[in-house]
Amino acid sequence: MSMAVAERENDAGDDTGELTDGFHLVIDALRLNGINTIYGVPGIPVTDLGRLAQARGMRVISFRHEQHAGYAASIAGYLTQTPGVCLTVSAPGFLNGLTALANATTNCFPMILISGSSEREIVDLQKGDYEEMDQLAIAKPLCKAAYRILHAEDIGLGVARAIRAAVTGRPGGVYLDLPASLLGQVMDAVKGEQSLIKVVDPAPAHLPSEAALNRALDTLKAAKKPLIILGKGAAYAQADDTIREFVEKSGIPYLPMSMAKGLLPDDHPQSAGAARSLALKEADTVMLIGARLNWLLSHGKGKAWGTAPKRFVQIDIDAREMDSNVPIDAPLVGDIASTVAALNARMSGDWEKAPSDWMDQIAAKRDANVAKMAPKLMNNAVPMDFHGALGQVKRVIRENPDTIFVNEGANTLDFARAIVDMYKPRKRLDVGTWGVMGIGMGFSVAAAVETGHPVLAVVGDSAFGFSGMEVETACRYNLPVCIVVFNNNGIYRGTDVNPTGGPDVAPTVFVKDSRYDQMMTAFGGVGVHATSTDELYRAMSEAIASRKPTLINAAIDEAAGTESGRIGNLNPQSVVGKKK
Ligand code: ADP
Ligand code: TPW
Ligand code: MG
Repeated sequence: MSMAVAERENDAGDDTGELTDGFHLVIDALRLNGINTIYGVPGIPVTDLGRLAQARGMRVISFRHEQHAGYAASIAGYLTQTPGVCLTVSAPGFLNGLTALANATTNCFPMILISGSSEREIVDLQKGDYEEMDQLAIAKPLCKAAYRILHAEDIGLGVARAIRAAVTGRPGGVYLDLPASLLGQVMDAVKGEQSLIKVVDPAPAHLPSEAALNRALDTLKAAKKPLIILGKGAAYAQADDTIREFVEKSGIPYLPMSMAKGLLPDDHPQSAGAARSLALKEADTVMLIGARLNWLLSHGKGKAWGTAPKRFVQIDIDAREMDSNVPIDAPLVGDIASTVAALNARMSGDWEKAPSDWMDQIAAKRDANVAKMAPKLMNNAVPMDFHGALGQVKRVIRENPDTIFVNEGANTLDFARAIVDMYKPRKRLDVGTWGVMGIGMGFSVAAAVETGHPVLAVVGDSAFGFSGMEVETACRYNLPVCIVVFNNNGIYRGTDVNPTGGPDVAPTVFVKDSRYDQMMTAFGGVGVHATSTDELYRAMSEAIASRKPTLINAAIDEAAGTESGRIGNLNPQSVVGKKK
């Protein structure tokens, strides 16, 4: 109990023993549920919440902008299956955090955005409070659930509901609104403690029916060219051994979506990663495990999927995901850990593996593609091109497979996803379902805080700019984060010109040859300007070994990239007034 609280109570002549208040109840409710870290930005009315949380032994990681604290919380949720918590001030702070909350919901990451707010009496009559805003109403359409707590005795309930909503079923973002006066509300400490709820079984196991399991296995049995697609839901499920057992027992080639890379090692004999086009086109049966048939999989139809008819099996915790783009022949609505274990149990020792000629066909294509790529990855051109630089990144991850690899940008993302092999689950974190720029530093800080492993963030120079100020955060907490900025002088390329010949540069171009490494030395970290593949390799290796916050400015040929990386086809084109 704080002195201020005790005095206030004494003034009121109340002497019924120990007291607690809203601040302490929020902190105790989080801790009771195993949440020991808060990511946020302090200010009215939550400054003391952060201070008291730290005093009670929680880790409180302050950022320079709420969006990055929010991204940090969301990826902490993804890595741990426990909702990450982001704490913000009212209105502008809340809005800054909201992008991350919406992104968490879109990506199925469990997170709770806790924001201070103004009193209902003022907001609802629009009397014009300091940072006044109807935050609950604004958050609602952007998250799974939104709650407001008005009474201290409801804090335990509110926190419990928020935790359950974030992790149960399809995980996502939850908003928790804490008006300023709630935090100061005082109540009897014993009653307060009794009001807290430890959530029992927050994400209950969910098994599909016997009929659904048999239907799925029959569908797979009938396939001549089956393919498994593993998505980030499969990585989130932390059923790594169970999934591996299923893939190996079935003998089916698999394709990892970006963040599922490493769930099985990318050099696994059944990996179809380097034969993606062939696998999608030729497969006759596709089994999705924790992956949606959204734009990242061309909605399950069209050119990428070839002309042969396909049957689909899909495991997802959300029943409404079925038939979202194409008919699903064998839906398995359940959690991945239980569902895949149930499939394994039904595949007896004499289970017939997928036809070997299909796996051989994929392996041949994969090995040919890998061989074709190999010399490009060893090129030492100066300035570096994407292949030469990423050849070194690939080498560093192979030599340090526990490193968490954070990746954003356009070319920097698309080339790295294809080139850099991952060997362990949940080691690749990237722009996810929206392809959002700006996750880099938030994800890097949280990955280091949550796992203790070194982080290697390979980010485009534009991507980096969205969260660049957080290098100070990495330095302040002395985190083992190595940022490699792929500096090609701009968005996609640095070569665009202003067609009018006017003084403004083209909208995609930045200051040429910027020295991003100096941003790191400004805060006491290690800055390196790398112009060759050799310098780049040495700097990354040293950073991982030393665990010192490091920023390597990697000078990349400004003409090497392409518009929007590999998704240039999504750009609408103006046909009017274009010069031939
Ligand atoms: P990717 O982008 O890697 O293809 P998506 O984010 O599109 O992956 O899909 C993840 C899917 O996984 C979502 O549809 C989500 O409902 C599902 N999911 C998340 N966790 C689980 C789980 N534990 N069990 C079953 N499905 C899950
Ligand atoms: C929040 C649009 C997609 S990719 C990109 C932008 C601005 C930057 C690409 O340049 P970068 O990479 O990072 O230098 P490279 O290697 O190709 O040069 N705002 C948000 N999200 C997205 N996706 C954009 C804008 C975009
Ligand atoms: Mg760039």
